[in-house]
Amino acid sequence: MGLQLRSFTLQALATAGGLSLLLPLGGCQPSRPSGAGKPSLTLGAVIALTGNASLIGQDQRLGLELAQQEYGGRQPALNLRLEDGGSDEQTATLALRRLLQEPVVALIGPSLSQQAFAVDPIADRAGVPVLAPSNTAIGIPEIGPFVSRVSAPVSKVAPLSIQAARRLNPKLQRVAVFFAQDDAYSTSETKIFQQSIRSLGLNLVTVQRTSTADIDFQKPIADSLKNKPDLIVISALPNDGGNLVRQIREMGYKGLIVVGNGMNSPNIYAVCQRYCDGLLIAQAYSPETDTPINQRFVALFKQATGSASPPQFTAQAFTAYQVIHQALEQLQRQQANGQPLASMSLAELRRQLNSSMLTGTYATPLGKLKFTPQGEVIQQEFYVAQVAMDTTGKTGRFKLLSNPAPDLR
Ligand code: 1QQ
Repeated sequence: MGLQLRSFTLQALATAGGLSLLLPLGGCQPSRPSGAGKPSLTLGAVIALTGNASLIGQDQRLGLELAQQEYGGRQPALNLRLEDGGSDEQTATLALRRLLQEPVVALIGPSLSQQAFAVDPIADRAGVPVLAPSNTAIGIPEIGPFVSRVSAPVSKVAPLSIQAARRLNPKLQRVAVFFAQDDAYSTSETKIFQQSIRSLGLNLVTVQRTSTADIDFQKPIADSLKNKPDLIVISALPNDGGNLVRQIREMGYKGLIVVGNGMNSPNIYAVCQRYCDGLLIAQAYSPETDTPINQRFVALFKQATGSASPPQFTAQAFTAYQVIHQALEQLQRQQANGQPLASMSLAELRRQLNSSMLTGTYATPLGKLKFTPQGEVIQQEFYVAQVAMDTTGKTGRFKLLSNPAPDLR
């Protein structure tokens, strides 16, 4: 069963949770002629539209919609079939299994590394390329030959925010760490955070374990504040992380707070509200990147939302679709006599698409990307932002800090 969506409004998300969403969408107005008469290929996506990570999934869904608008009508024509992967492994597995019953050439998703470690081996065994738009835990590309990512790993991104915190407060010494122990990204990122803290000679005074299902953090906060930290570093998902930040401030902590990739969305404003102000966060995307592809992406985003500052997860989802489309274009160019890709067996098309993806170089909104043979992304530019909330405490922005370069090794 499919639901045709005809608008870009995010409100549609609220009513669509749990359903299979059959795209194309955006009023089916591709920016290029749609190659009438030629069969289109199907691209699957498993994105968190419900549960804790849906605050991130909303950003991702918009990125996919914008990419469908930009690339879907170009040859080879591509239809997007989006399934709600929820925020847990079971829902993601069901979504994946539904998509594997379709002739999908590749899959984008799932939103969380925690889900990827459960579902990617299934796709890998089926020989379906999976391109992760947001899995940052160590070990994702190593799941198998068909698994790759456009989301830079925690090891490349997370240390930058600790370095930025020390630049903002060169006197800081005592660091308290919190992480969600039931989430693969959080446990992976906290290891990198803790290494960076130690390698900068800072004193790691306490490590508090939380859960993505927690809403009340008074006990671990009280325990950590006894150690008089002057920096708090958090690896968690948007809801638990946002509530944790709010309660840390409510309990009187005034120092710097670094948060990780799980809170890399303006959708956290609704959770931590005015207490989001000042959060430091490293990012793999800057809306200010001055390239034709990023200007095009920002223009599409602005048309859809009115804002000229797409979030990182929107840019990464757009990039994942773009990479797959451009790899298909490359394959199409290589076909003898211009045979359509749809005439290839699905297994062969998937195999050739995977190797085309991994050997290409792509000019994307994230900058120039390529991949290692294993499927790890190679990306050059990273940034650190600081959240600046407005006086209402309801909305704000991720303000890029200048000079995010790691000059404090
Ligand atoms: C992961 C992440 C998440 C926070 C992104 C949605 O980085 O699960 O790997």
